[in-house]
Amino acid sequence: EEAWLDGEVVEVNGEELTVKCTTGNTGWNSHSASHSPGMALKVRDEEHVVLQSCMAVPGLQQGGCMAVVANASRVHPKDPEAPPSGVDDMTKLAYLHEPGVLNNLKCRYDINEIYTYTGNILIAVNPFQRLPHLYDSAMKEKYRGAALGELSPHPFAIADSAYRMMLQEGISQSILVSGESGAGKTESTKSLMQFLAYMGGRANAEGRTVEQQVLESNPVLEAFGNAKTVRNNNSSRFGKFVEIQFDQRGRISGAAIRTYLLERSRVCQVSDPERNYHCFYMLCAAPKEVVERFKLDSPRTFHYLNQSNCYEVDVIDDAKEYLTTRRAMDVVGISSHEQDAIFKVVAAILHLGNIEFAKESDSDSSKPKDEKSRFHLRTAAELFMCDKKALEDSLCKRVIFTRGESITKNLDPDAATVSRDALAKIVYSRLFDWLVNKINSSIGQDPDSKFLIGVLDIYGFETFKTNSFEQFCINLTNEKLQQHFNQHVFKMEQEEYTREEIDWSYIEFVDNQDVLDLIEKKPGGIIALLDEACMFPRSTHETFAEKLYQTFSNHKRFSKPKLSRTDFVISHYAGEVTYQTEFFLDKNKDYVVPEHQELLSASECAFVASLFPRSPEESAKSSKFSSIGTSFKHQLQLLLETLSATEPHYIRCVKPNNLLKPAIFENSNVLHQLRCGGVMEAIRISCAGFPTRKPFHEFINRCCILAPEIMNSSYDEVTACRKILKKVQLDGYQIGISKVFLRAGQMAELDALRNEVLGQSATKIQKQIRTYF
Ligand code: AOV
Ligand code: MG
Repeated sequence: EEAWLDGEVVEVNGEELTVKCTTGNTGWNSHSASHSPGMALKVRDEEHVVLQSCMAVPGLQQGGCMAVVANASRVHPKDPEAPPSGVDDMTKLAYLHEPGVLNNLKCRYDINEIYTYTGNILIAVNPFQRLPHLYDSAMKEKYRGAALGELSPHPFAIADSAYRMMLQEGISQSILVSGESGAGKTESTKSLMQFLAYMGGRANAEGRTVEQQVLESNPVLEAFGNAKTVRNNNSSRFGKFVEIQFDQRGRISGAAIRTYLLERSRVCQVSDPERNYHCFYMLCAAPKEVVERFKLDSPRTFHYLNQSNCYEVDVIDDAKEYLTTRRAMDVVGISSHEQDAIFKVVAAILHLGNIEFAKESDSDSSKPKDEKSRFHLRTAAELFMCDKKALEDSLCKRVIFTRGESITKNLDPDAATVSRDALAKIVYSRLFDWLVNKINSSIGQDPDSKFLIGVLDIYGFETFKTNSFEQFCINLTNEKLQQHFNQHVFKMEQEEYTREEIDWSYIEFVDNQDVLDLIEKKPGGIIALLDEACMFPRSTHETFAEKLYQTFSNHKRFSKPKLSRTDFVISHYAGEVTYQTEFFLDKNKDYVVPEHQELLSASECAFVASLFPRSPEESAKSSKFSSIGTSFKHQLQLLLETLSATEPHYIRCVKPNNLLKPAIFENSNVLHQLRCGGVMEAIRISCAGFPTRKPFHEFINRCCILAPEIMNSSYDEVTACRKILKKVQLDGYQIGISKVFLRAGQMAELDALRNEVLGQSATKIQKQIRTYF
């Protein structure tokens, strides 16, 4: 399915154009009609206008050609002069429109130019094949200190520009990487981190350096936080913000990693063709003595893994990954003793999942179903180093307190299974948090650090067939980041023009504050209503949905689907998403079953006990409700506060196809992502406006050699600028209150002129510059 087709106009009849278009994957490249076999109509010379038509023409045959009739307003002209290999910055496109932008990306993608700028935003199209030469040390050296735009677009260029801005201006920086699942965020983030480690590392440093630890934190977190999904073989199931701290001299002096919302449900629930977290399969593929020690077996024998038929991933060698992970753990400072304890817990979770329950014959209570279940119960208890009976009770019984008395209630087999899964999930999520904390304390924070570069790799916008609380939180994140992006790109730009009082007609863009209010306003937003529902014992997802319908019946971003009694729809900036409320209440509740807390805090394994520290509150047995939604909202708020104190840089990752294969560029799929990421709006604004702006004195310093006579006169700055611009005969520029504003490409023209002059009389010019300074 193509959103835009390539074609040529063969007949003009008022508003109606007959366009001969080529189709399928060859569509964009066949510029000339005569090259396409099977062309039905002959092109007459005077009508040979090359056009891109936006027809989604039904019935087109792959590789064939046909003529279609299109309305002139739906057809866009194509730049006949455009280089076949595209341009490296969208703002350089002569004709700027959607199909032009798409075509440019596609032309570049075809020759493995996967990166393209839009002003200073980097667009990265996933190559789905290794391109090692792009990231080797020669490349790093090449990009070191090179001005943005001087070399081909690259994440190294973004990292380098952030690094230099940080040192020169003393301002912290952030690089925000976004895009949908599988678009290449994590890979981009890793190249950014590699470049920063290269720039800020100490040459010849001995042993475990901070930069090495920062880099090796990636494989550790990926082992425990990534999994194969439908969309990505190595999908990060958590968000991550890595703050790299630098000292005065620009050397890495510390780092902090913040993670967001690990997907817990995956630990006990996977469906075909996905996998559980990588670490489970790695451990099953570990050396024999490890597998024996933990009484493991093939992944096919474990319930938490065999709900899906997928055990292997082409590109992942689990046995090798086990060793890689252990080595990375060494580097980040996790002792081998701790590593053993970690994997012991991972094994215990697998055994836990294999405990099935049956009704006790003479009562309503549950017990392990058979000998196999008893074996796994025993093994889980051994690995957790807790009492077997206590483990069984914590799964099968609940103690209820009423008026100072405690009553023991038996759980039926279904409830015991739920309890088992809850235990697995809480243990895993505590384990993940432990890893993050350990890495942080081992790398260490530099309290004297003056500035930092933050790199954000966080899940992109998601919309599936069924969307639950996880998608709700993920999409909230994206709304927040989109607002940040909007604010930066659009508002900053417009505010600058307004401040400088230059002539500027506002470009409309859709602000998303209203969606954010709908979700997070306190009181009254969806999260607040969800919390209320969670605290009120008689609430169900039906009453919650009802409350939403009542409250937001007139909200233009909210609607109720006609055929559902409990779903709701939010009009996100990237499109509508229908959410199913079924598990919202449950998933929003963050609490540990007191019996589980009690059990594991009493573990004889110090590591396990440390995952469940006793706190005064918990000993009071109050399973007080704490809201995941609200705490996530606060985490996001903190993140955005951190980001606002930095100078942002953006990388927008694009997934060219859903087959995860190289060389396939699905035009309408890409277009949707560019719209979702605000790339289209950003292009429009930066081209329509004045992408280059220079304070007067900077402009004069840079360009005075083009009009050397001004330096001998006593012109004020504005007049001096005007004289220079007049002399070189530029037009369309604007002079603001303190800056010169240039149209796209004008600075390059000026620079070219400068180079000419400089080439002619380098020494003379040098002198003049000095005089001016
Ligand atoms: P994501 O982080 O954006 O998805 P990844 O960064 O994991 O996506 O990329 C997905 C896969 O695409 C990788 O495993 C690589 O196989 C391939 N890939 C991406 N970028 C490159 C590149 N620059 N060079 C070569 N291969 C690449 V998710 O974490 O699912 O939202 O939750
Ligand atoms: Mg990722």
